[in-house]
Amino acid sequence: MPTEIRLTVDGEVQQPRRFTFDDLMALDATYQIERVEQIDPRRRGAAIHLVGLLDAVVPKASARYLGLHASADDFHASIPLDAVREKAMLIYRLGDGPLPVADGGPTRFFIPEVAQCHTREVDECANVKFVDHIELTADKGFDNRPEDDQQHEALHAQ
Ligand SMILES: Nc1nc2c(c(=O)[nH]1)N[C@H]1C(S)=C(S)[C@@H](COP(=O)(O)O)O[C@H]1N2
Ligand SMILES: [Mo]
Repeated sequence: MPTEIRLTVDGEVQQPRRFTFDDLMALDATYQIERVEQIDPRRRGAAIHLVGLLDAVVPKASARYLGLHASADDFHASIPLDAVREKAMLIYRLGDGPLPVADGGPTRFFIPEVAQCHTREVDECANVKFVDHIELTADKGFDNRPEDDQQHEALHAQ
């Protein structure tokens, strides 16, 4: 598992970008969430609002889906952008360093108060760990989240 942050945000955007830990830290303070614990006590660390990333890359009007890719374990989700735009975040820091791998770091997508696994298009399974590529697309993209209880149990047993 990678421990350093190299996050690419591209696709239907005007300014594709690659972010390091320092780049995320340098994004405007209005986008920074210091304590994710206050939003969900089961999570920890500091996060950047999804809007902070979007404002940096400037989505095109055609961008309707958000692809969340974790190349480390080949896990992918594609969810409607409008459903998460205002509330989702990327947890990326704990103390002075990147989020530990044990927490899904170095960068972990997080949607607060999300639907239970495979009950909705936007569900807990879309809280992609080790995310290294965020891709905006016009149509729904590749998605290999578990589709039923059996697949879900198999994934969690790994
Ligand atoms: N990269 C990656 N992210 C992932 C998964 C995975 O297998 N790989 N599992 C998903 C599923 S199915 C769930 S329910 C949540 C579980 O997150 P937690 O272990 O932090 O509770 O992570 C999601 N993110
Ligand atoms: Mo899940």
